[in-house]
Amino acid sequence: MIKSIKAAQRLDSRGNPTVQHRKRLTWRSGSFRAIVPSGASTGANEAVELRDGDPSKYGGKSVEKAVSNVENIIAPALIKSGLRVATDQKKIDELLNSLDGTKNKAKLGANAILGVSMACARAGAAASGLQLYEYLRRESGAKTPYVLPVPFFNVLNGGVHSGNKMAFQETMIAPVGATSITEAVQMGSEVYQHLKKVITKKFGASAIGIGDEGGFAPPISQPHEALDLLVQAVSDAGYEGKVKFAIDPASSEFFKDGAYDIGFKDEKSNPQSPKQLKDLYHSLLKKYPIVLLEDPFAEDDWSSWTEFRKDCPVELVGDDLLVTNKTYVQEAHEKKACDSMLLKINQIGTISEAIESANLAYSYGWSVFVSHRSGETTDDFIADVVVGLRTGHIKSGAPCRGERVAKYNRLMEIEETLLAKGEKFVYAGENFRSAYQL
Ligand code: 2PG
Ligand code: MG
Repeated sequence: MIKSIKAAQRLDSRGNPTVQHRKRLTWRSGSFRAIVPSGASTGANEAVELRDGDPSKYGGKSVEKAVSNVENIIAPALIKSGLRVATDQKKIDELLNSLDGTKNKAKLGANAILGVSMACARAGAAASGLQLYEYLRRESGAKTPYVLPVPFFNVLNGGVHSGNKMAFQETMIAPVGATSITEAVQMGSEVYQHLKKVITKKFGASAIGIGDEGGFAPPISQPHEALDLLVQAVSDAGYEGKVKFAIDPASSEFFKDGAYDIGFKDEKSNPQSPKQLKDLYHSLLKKYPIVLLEDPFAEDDWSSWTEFRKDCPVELVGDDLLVTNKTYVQEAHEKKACDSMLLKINQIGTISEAIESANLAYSYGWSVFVSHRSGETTDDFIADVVVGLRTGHIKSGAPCRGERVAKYNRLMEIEETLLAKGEKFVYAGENFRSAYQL
């Protein structure tokens, strides 16, 4: 049974306030912590992140109201409910939703609710004598053996995550040719270090500054410039054929009046029709070893998604389009808009609902891609989510900066634990899209 729940205002990786939760159980003195992340290129339909809006505090971004909602509304109700963390995750999350009473967690705030849900999962795992990934597997009903994911490292930052002129937000490297997560992390890190040298040589040492997700942000503006840098770095590292690429343009950020302004960070705008953008993607897919495209079109440009999916040869992931919400997952299935769901726990706000959305996506034969947020913390919860739910791939930024590497480090730790226990597992590798069926 839950004894106490405390919340506090802390900072995320961008230096903005976020909510930290601590939970105590009666049966042991240990407390269970969770800290929630925060996005910058947020989808319009995401669960609401409650901010105080008082310009005299953190530029309006303080989260005192959310903290108070945890301590004064959620904590007493949850303690009184007598619900048990070991067995009642779903009921706890239902109670959180009913306390809020809105469709998008606008009353209490998803930042108030999610941390409680996460901390309950951690407490539930401990109370059940399970690792968090084991507990999440039990909750989700996924089968074994465990699948260790391909890490998609965002090594070049653009869009609203950096100050360069690059419209596309994320250009990622994916070591699909590794044989384990530990080897994949090594490959990612080595390519990253080579990329640093390639950038220094081309643009000088002042160009190696990094963006919100730890990737470099050199003075480039076109996607082919980014991909050419990666081709060079992968070749210098000796991993040709083993490391593939992925792009998240986060195109909702530059969709205006029916056109995509790929010059939105430049002096001159450069609006492209959906058809022109589609042609651009196809030319990139032809030229480079790209295996995944996320949010190539905007969240309200459904027809372009459907059109593009007809002949899209790579995994097509919906982020802003789906916001980890089963209503939009179902709509996207009906409209044949994409074939993969990005899973961000704070987009939906509870662990049970995130699991439900993932299971719905799987039921359509889709894949699920777990993601961090651009404003992160060192909480490594999502590493256990990706293993527990067998999603086969995760993006947590570059192999650089504490809040990014926390997840990769936890994944290597899980791999070691499984090895030590002699428990069978596989590395998703080239099969990351069908990990759930492996
Ligand atoms: C995205 C994310 C994470 P943000 O668009 O996929 O990389 O960015 O958290 O800013 O929404
Ligand atoms: Mg995205």
